[in-house]
Order: sequence, then structure tokens, then C-alpha cells
Amino acid sequence: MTSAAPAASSVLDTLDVDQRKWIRRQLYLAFAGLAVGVLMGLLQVLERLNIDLYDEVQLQSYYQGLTMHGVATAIVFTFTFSNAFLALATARGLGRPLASTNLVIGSFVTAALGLVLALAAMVTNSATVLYTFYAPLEASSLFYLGAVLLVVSTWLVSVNQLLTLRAWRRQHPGERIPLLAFTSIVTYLMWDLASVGIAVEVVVFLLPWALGWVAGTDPLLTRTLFWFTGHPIVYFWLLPAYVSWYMMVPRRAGGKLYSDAIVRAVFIMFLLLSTPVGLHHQFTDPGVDSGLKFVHAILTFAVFFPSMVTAFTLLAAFENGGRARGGKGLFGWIRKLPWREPFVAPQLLAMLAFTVGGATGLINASFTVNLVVHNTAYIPGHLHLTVGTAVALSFMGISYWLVPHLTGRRLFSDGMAVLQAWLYFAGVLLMSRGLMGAGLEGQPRRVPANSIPYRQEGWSTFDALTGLGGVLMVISAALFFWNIIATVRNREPAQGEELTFSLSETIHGADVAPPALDRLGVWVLAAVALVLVAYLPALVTQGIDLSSPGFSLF
Ligand code: CU1
Repeated sequence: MTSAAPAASSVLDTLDVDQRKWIRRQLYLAFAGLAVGVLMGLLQVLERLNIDLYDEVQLQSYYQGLTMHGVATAIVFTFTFSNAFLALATARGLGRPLASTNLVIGSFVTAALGLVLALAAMVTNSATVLYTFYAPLEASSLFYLGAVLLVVSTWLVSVNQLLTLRAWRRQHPGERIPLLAFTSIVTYLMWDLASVGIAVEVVVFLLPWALGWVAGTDPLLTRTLFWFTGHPIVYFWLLPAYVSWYMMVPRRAGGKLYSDAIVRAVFIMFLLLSTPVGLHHQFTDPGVDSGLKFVHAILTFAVFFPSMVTAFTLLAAFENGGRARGGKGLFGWIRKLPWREPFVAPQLLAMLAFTVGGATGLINASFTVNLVVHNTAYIPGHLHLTVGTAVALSFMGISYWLVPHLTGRRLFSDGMAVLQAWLYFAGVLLMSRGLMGAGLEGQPRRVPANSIPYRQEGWSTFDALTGLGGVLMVISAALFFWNIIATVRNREPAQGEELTFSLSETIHGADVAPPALDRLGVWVLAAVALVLVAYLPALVTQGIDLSSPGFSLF
């Protein structure tokens, strides 16, 4: 199998200088979010090791730090990283600048303002409501406003993508949407639909309540709206990583994707199935119809399918690449993959972590087995393998190319990047084993495990694993920041792959993919219909009861 000439393009060809600058700034917001999240994560893992620093850093409680950890990593870091990466990918995919520079700037400004407002509320302990900000825990209106602005920043990216697509279509009538642009745009279309839940929750219910315009709120209804967004948000975290896993990593590994059509079909399946599954987070909630919970459980298994297709497709592409690089035998190709490349190694390790993360997700999704793990430390064990590694470690790997690409400075250290990835991988395996083990021994999630009065004997070994693994992850993150900061200050110019945005090739191209897959409007309508079927009965039967007062416990 031979590789064709690189489908290379310098970003300078496709993106004007201003857009590149604001996309770079959006990326720096992502790193700021990650930094806050990592610092708070350090406090939590030290607590597992019986070292309590909350007073020293002037935090009122474990929960204040926990809220900042969740919001900074799962909302700020992920949203702003995707805003930067997929805006750039859309421009590269369509081979033209984004339609509106003002929307690029607007997305940065709303995200930055959202970050500042939410952070101000959390730092002053007026929003200690965790990143799953359920009523009746009540935050200050600043926090909710910040959350809204962060979501709006993503919508502005989506609008810009669609305007750019429209302009592209005028010049390319009848042509297939280039695959990179297709995957980037469908990711945001999925999120546009998914984020309606949280937008309604915050704008209609939580914000008026926090401002004192209404006396009470409805905890069950707002929870249902939260999880309407709260499951598909997982795919808004994950799909930007998938864009890189499909469109970039195989190319760097010397392999080809076997089918363009299957990639399009996978992203359409995520558009259809990501949202109508949120009730699997409410299996133990009273007041939600159990028949509907079962429907959501079945659909959750359905949304596992495109990830399985992804696993097989990528594995085939990597085997194809490893053999092209001279790998022999059943597993010899694995060693031949470019494990020393800072862009590739973190993402391969992220994929490995995701195999365990995905499998444990099936346990959470199961209607009955869920009861064993529900609200235990097992859940953060699962989500640090998924968003905490499959996504975060992939984003780190992408950054080792993206930062040089956007700044024109060479990556400071390849070796440090690869070491960082392995440290992170080892750390998360230890930490997740600790959290999952403790969870199975009955340790609740979201608690300072060392200081709760009902602490169990069997937790100690697991807490030590959690603490040790977490410390490794923090050291790894410190290496990441060191490398990135040194890159931005590096005098050496970017070179080789850093200058290009090379894309995976497909063995069976777009010419044999069903044209119906490109009819995005039709697929969005189908997704809306599926969501209505899955959610309308729940929303209708639950009704609205705005009688709950707000609580602030911590
Ligand atoms: Cu979920």
C-alpha cells in the first residue's frame, strides 16, 4: 500500500490573518480553563491522600473547588477548544476563510465574558452548585449568565460554519461537502439541537429565579432539561476528538480510512441519537415515567453503535498504516505506529483509554445494572476515562500541532510531549481504578471521601490509587503547560507538518457515498422528530410546579 502525496495546505491559504488571531485567542481561553480545572483537581486528589489544602487556598469548601473543577474543564476548556479547532477545520475543509470575521470575534468575546462571569461567581462562593448545576441548589445570576454566554459562543461558531457552507455551495453546486467540513459542521448541528435543553433551563427557569423574578423553581423539570443537554454534551466533547481521530491521525500513521461514506454515516448517527437518551441520567429519579426511561436506555445502546463503528474503522486504518510502515505479523504493526510523534502518541493513548471508558459507559446505561453504580465514585471514574482522557488527552495531542500551526513557532519539545502523554495515561488508569473500586464499595460521588462521617474501611486502598493517579495527571498537565508556553515563546519557526493541515485519505471516496448523507437539513429535522418522540411525553406528564425555594448549602 502506497501513500499518495500529502493533501497539504497552509492555514495561511485558507484563513485570513484576523480570523487566525481570534481563533488562537479562543484556544488560549481553553488553556486557561484547563489550568483552573487542573489546579482544583489537584486539591481533590490531595484530599484523597488526606492532605487538605482548602483553607490554605481560601476556598470555603470541597464543593467550591469541585464546582470550579467541573465548570472549568467540562464546559470552558471543551467549548472553547472546539470553537477554535472546528472553526479552523471548517475553513480548511471548505478551502476558504470563514464567512464572518465578526462572528469569530463575537464567539471569543462571549466565551471570554462567560468565563469571567462564571469564574467571578464561583470564586466568591456564590455559585457552589457543581457543574451539573441542578435546582434547588441556587447560584447567583452571574453564574447562569456566564453559562448562557458560553453556550452562545458555540452557537456563533455554528452560524459562521453554516454561512461559510452556503457560500461554498454557491461556488460548488452539486459537489459533495468535503469530509473535514462535513464532520465539523455536523458536530455543531448536533450540539445546536442538544443545547436547547440547557438554554431553556437557564433562560426560562434558573435565571429569572436567581434574579428573584419568580419565587421558586421546579427541580425535576429543570433536571430533565439539564440532562436533555447533559448527555449529548458528552458527544460535543467527544466529536471534535473524533474529527481529529478520523481526519488527521490515520494520515500521520501512514494509513487510509476505508470509506468516506462510513464517516459521514457515523456523524449523522450521532446527530440523530446523541440527544434522545438523557433520561439514562435519571433512572433513579421519581416522577419520570419508567417506560420512557426504558426507551432512553435502548436508544443509549443505539448511540453506542457509531462509536463501535469508529473503533473498527480506526483500527483498520491504523493496521493499514502500521503494515505500510513495515509492520509484520498479527500485532507487529502496532509497534510501527509513530509512537514518538507528539501529535499522534497522546491521541493513540486517548483511544486506548476510551475503549475502557466506553465499555464502562454501557454499565451506566443499563436500566438495572445502573443501580449498582448510580451516584457512586464509579461515575467520575468512568468520566475521567472519557471526557477526562479520550477528550482531554486528545485535545493535548492536537494542541502539540495546533499551537505551532497557529503561532508559527516550533513545538518546544517532542520528547516532553510524548512523556506527558504516557504519564497522563498511567495516571488516569490508576485514578479511574481507584474511583471505580471505591464506587463499587459504596463510596458516593462528589464527596470529600476522607472527612465524611460514614467513611468505610474498604475505601483506603482505592483512595490511595485515586490520589496517586491524580497526582501523576497533574504533573503531566504541568508538563503540557510548560511545553505550550515554551512553544509560544520559541524563537524557532514552525516546520514540516506543523505548517500543514494534512488530511486522511479514503480508499472508497465521496463519489460512492450516498448523496442523501449530505442533506443536512433533512437529517436535522429527523433528529428533532426523534427528540420530540423521546422527550415530549416526559415533559408533558411532568408538568410545571414552580414551588421549590433555592438552597445554598456550602
Ligand atoms: Cu449520559
